[in-house]
This record gives sequence, structure tokens and C-alpha cells, in this order.
Amino acid sequence: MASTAVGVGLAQERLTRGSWLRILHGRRDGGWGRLERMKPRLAWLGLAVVVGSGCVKNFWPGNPAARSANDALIFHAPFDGTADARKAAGDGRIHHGDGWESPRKTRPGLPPGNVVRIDPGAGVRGDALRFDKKITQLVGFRVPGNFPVPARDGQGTVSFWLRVTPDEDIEPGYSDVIQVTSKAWDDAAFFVEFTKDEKPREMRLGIYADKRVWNPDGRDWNKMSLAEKPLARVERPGFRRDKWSHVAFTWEHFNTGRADGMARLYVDGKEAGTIGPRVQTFTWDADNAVMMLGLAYTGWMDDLRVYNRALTAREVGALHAEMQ
Ligand SMILES: [Ca+2]
Repeated sequence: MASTAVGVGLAQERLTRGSWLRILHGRRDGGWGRLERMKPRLAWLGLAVVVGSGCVKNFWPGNPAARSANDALIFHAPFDGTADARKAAGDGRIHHGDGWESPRKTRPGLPPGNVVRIDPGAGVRGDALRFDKKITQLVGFRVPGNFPVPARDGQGTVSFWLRVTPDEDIEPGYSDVIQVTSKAWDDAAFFVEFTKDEKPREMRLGIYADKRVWNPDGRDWNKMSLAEKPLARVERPGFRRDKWSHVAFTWEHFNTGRADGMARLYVDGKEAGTIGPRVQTFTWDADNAVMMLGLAYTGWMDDLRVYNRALTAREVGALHAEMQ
């Protein structure tokens, strides 16, 4: 039995090798004519392999959460080779301006001086955006088309990665890694900040509705209790400059006129805090709104993404996992 099996195996091998030899060296088996006739079939085979591999990559059933999130992606700046966005429905160019306050006049490009720059190979993938030191200039992207302007029952998601040891790298004072508004930090604004007084510094998500809505009596913010403020706190974020940390926040049911607006903060794919339910009425002049980055920040940022709906906890988890 064994010798028969070996014999059959050898015959199969000869047949296989012979077939390939005939394909590779068509001249031996009747000239180039046969090979020439096979070219269209080989071309179709090659095309099928290329298309097929793309399909497997895009439609691999193992990660449906990441796939469904991608359908909602409207803005993506991977900071690879350029600070400009790779995907943007609006102006994808990075902009800079003289200051963070309204009105926000900006010009395309990073600020002069090379203190905010692309750091080759430093990213969670590829390159990263590096803030060498605290600056007071504005760096960011114009909002129209790139960020879901809060509309009736509005929602959305922002995701990015940070590499920083906040207590050592960031100068004293508040530092907003991101702040998105057309008005001011406490008037229809989204932000993620590191605090100035706590040790270790806390990371907070702040989502402030129109000031007349969340603070109709004009009370002194400094005299309010923390519980009254629209903040989600992470008391010990544990961020370090030698590892990348993922931050994402979602919001939904904004501009309903009801106290049902919810926001969620995620760190490394896990929910870390919530804001709400509250009345989240946002009124923006979108043309004056900017997605500002690295306000008084020193450290790295990578892979900034914006989605036009609130991703689920599972989708945020997948987003974190796929970049690890
Ligand atoms: Ca990158």
C-alpha cells in the first residue's frame, strides 16, 4: 500500500510539475502560441486575486463593528506625511490662526516656527502630529463638512490617540487637547482637557450647551460644584509618553429641547464617564467654528477621526482594538 501511495504521489508531482513547466515554458510544448492564448485567462486570474484580496480585507466578517463604524466616518487625519486630512467632506487642510478666541481667522498650513510638526514614524501608526511646546496660536480644521454641526436630535463621535505624560510634559495651566466651538469654551463647546490643579492631572470631557441654556442665571463657574458642571472626569488617566492611549467621545439627542442629551467618554476602548442626560442645545455659526487641536498642549496626537453618528460602545472598542 505504501509503495502504491508513493508511486501515485510521484506521478501527481510529475504531472503537476509538467503542467507548470508547460505553462512557464510554452515553447517546449508547442511554442509561444499556447502561452499567448492563455494570457487573457491569466490576466483575469490576476485581477480576481487582486479584487478578491480587497474584498476579504473590506468585508472580513470577523470585525463587523469596525466595518459599521467606517460607514459613518466623515473626517480622518492620520497625520502620515502631512497634517492635512486624508478624508474630509469639507476643507481638509490644517489651518492656523493667531489665537483661540472668536472670531477665528485662520490660514492653511501649520504655524510658522516648526513647533507643531509631523514626527516621522512616531505615530500609533505611521507618523504623528507633534506639539513641541505650548503655543498660544490656533491649530486645527474648519468645521463645515468635517464635524457634525449640532442639528435637530444631533449626534456624532470624535476619536484620537495621545502620547503624553501630562504631569511632566504639559506646562502649568489647563490644556485642551481638542476644543470644538464657534463661540467659547463654556458656550456651545466640546472639549477634552487636562486640568491644572489636580495631582495627578485629571482628564475631562466637557460638553457645554449654549451658555444661556446650561447657565441661564450667569452664575460664577468657579463657585459651582463639580456635579453641576457638564463634565466627565477621569481622575487617573494613566497616560504616558511611552505608550499610546485612545480617547473617544460620543454624543446623541442634542438639540431636542428635552433633557435627554447624552455624551460618553471612552479611554482605551472602555467607557470612562458620561455627561447627562441634560438639555444640550447648541447654536453655532458653523463658518466661525473650528476643530482646534493642542491648545497649550505638549505631546503627540495621532489618527483624528470624526463620525456623523454616536458610535456604540462595541464600535469604539473595535476602533481601539484595530489600531493596537
Ligand atoms: Ca499616523
